[in-house]
Parts: sequence; structure tokens; C-alpha cells
Amino acid sequence: MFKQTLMATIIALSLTHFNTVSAASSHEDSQRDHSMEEANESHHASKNLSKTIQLGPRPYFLVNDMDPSELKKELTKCGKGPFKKTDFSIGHRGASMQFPEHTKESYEAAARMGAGIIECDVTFTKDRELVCRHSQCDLHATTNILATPLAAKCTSPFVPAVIDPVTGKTITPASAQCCATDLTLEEFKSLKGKMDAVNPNATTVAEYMNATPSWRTDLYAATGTLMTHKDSIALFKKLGVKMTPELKSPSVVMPYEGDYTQQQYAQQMINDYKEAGVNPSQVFPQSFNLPDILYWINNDQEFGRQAVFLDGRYDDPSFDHRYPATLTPSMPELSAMGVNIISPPMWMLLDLDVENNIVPSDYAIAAKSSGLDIITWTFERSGLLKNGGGWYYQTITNAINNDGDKYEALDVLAQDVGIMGIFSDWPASVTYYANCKGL
Ligand SMILES: [Ca+2]
Ligand SMILES: [Ca+2]
Repeated sequence: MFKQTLMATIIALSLTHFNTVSAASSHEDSQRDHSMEEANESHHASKNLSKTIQLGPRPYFLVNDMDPSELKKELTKCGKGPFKKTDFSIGHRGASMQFPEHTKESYEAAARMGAGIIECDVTFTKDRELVCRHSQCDLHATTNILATPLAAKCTSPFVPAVIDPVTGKTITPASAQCCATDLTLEEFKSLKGKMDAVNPNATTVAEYMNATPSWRTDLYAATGTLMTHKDSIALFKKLGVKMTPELKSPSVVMPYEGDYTQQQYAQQMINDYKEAGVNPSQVFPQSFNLPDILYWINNDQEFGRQAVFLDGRYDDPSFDHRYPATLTPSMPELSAMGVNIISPPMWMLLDLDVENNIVPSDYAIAAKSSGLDIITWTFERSGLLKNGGGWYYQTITNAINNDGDKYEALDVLAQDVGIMGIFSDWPASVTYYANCKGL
């Protein structure tokens, strides 16, 4: 121990000496030394980052929980790693299963877990600055705003639940609505991120805010640092990850205040990457709104090439993903418009055969045969899978009855559907699979 300390002191002293000499040399030399140091530092930083990809116990837990299969054997053998960053693993709102979504901490956790691409959902404030939030009006659920003086600025203040005094049942649920457009950027940045949840039976603000499901946690919610879109770009550059911003539909009427159009908003998001000097190959802009995608394709081709059309048409009662030929626009029509990447929820890509094996859906086959690439969502967003997996597994419910089954579904998405990547609330689980399979 003493020897090590002594050695460290000697090295430190000789470094000090070297620096003194270097500082005394010509201005040009010292400039060159400085840039060499910077190059070395950034080399070390990226080397260190790839060395510190850590997946934690969860992937091992999931593999162990799998029913016996060849896939289980294969995934078990990959337990020693090495683990590295992969674009197949996309951080959904960061690592939002256990970190407050769209915070610095959540994004850093996603990068640590090997996500090669990380998401900022984009909306705007009162002063038209872009910020990372899943919805323009979710601040009452995703931040501490109701516990701060800024609560007075909310579109709708907190209203407690009305509880029947006899039965104890909720007659009218608690409510509040706080929007990014209620605040300036400076006010927005003063808030702290929390886990996304509200308690509809609450009679106090504290009860309303305290609603995190048991399989998530508030353990990392004390310091959630909110991010502007520009902050996210700077952080993602530093972390060495690609970026997938989603232009969220505004909750306010567009054009906002009469003169801020949807197109200006879509362009502003792209301009932030241009100003930061980010190569378009690093950016996958997303939207559920097809006109946004077409705007990028037609007006900013370099960024439009990797635009991701989020297919949310399942909300339309006339839409049936099982009959892809009947969809409007169809897969060939989307492709002809210049759309290269389509992004439905994972259940739309999966189906069961007569023996309850998970197989690609006709929608998935149609997308691939029209030359569309596919990114899907969302892994690790469903809690425990013992009861069929819920919304994200709705087309394969009968094949899902334990947590390890999610790797069987992921394997079909990766190998048989041929997805490019998948959003996950806990990127480690996807990184483990992708590293094992060489993706
Ligand atoms: Ca999103
Ligand atoms: Ca099972």
C-alpha cells in the first residue's frame, strides 16, 4: 500500500515536472501538447466508456427465468460477455423503468447499459424552446411542479378526488394539468423529474404525486435533472451515442400564438442538430404524424432519410393490422413517399401459429417485402409477465406466462422479422441479447 502511494507520488511529481517544461516551451508547442492531451483524453474517455458498459443482474434473471430451449442455452453461454454498446438497443426515454424519464440521470443510465441510440421526446415551452418531455402537458405527472410555487402557473391546478364518505370509493378522480407551454425555459429547468405516475384517488398533492408502480422505484427520483433538447444533444455527443428525437404532437393549437407553425416546429428540431454539428447519420427523427415525416423527407433530405414513421394507426377503428393490403397508406405507398423506417408497437409484428409458436405477423412480412426497415417498441415496459404481458404482448398473450418469455418474443423480432432495433425502458436486457447474437 505504502509502495503504491510512493510510486503514485513519484509519477505525479514527474508529471508536474513535465508540465512545467511543456508550459515553458513555445506557444505553438504548448498548443500542440494541449490538443494531443485532448485527443488522448477523448480516446481514453471512449475506451473507458466501452469498458464500463454494465448490464447488471436483470438480463441474467430473465435468462434464468426462461423455459428450457436452445435459445436459453445460447443466452446462458453469453453470460461472461464482453458487453458493448449496440444500435440495436435503444434507450426509451433513457432507462425509464427505474429512472425518471427524460432526465440526465436516465440518459446516462441508458448509455451505461449499452444503448447505442437514446431518445429525447421533443415538445416546446411558452418561449418556444425545445425540451425533452413525453408530452407537452405531463409536467404534473413527470416533475415535482405541483410541490413548487410554479404550480400556480399550471393550465389546471390540482383538484383533490371526491371520495364517497360511506363506501370510500372515488366519485371524481383527482386531476391537474401542467404544460411546458405554461412555463418559460428557465422555469422549466428549475423543476426536478419524477417517475411518471399520478394517483387518481389522492386528496392531497403529496398523495397525487406518490404513485409509482411497485415494479418501478423512486430510488433514483430525488435529483432528476430536466433536459432541453440542446442539452440532450450535448450529452449524447459526450456519451458517444446516436440520437432519436420524437417530435411530439403539441397539446396547444397550432400555429401556436398564431404564428408558430407545425413546420417551423419540425424544422427547429432538425436545426438543433445542425447547430451542434451532428452528422445526420447519427440522428433518427421520429413522429406519429406522417406529414412531419414527409416534411423532413421533402425539405431536409439528409435528416429525412432516417426518419422513423411511428405507426399509431391502431387507434383508428377502421385499421386492422392483420390485413396489411387494406392499410392507408399501404406499405408500398409509404415506401414510394420516401419513408424508409416504419415503427409499430411490437404486438403488431408478432402473431401465433396453430401450435402457439410466436411468428412474424402479416404486417411485419408486408413491411419487409416493401423494403421498409423496422424499429419497434417497447421492451421492459410491461411489469411482470405472469398474466400474459398486457398491451405490448396482446397478439401473443397465449404464449406469455413468465418474464423469461420476453426473450422468446425478442428473438422472433430480431431473427424472423429482422428488426433494426427496439426501444427498451431498461436497455441492458436488449443489449445482452444483441451482444450474444452479434447484433
Ligand atoms: Ca417516444
Ligand atoms: Ca412461458
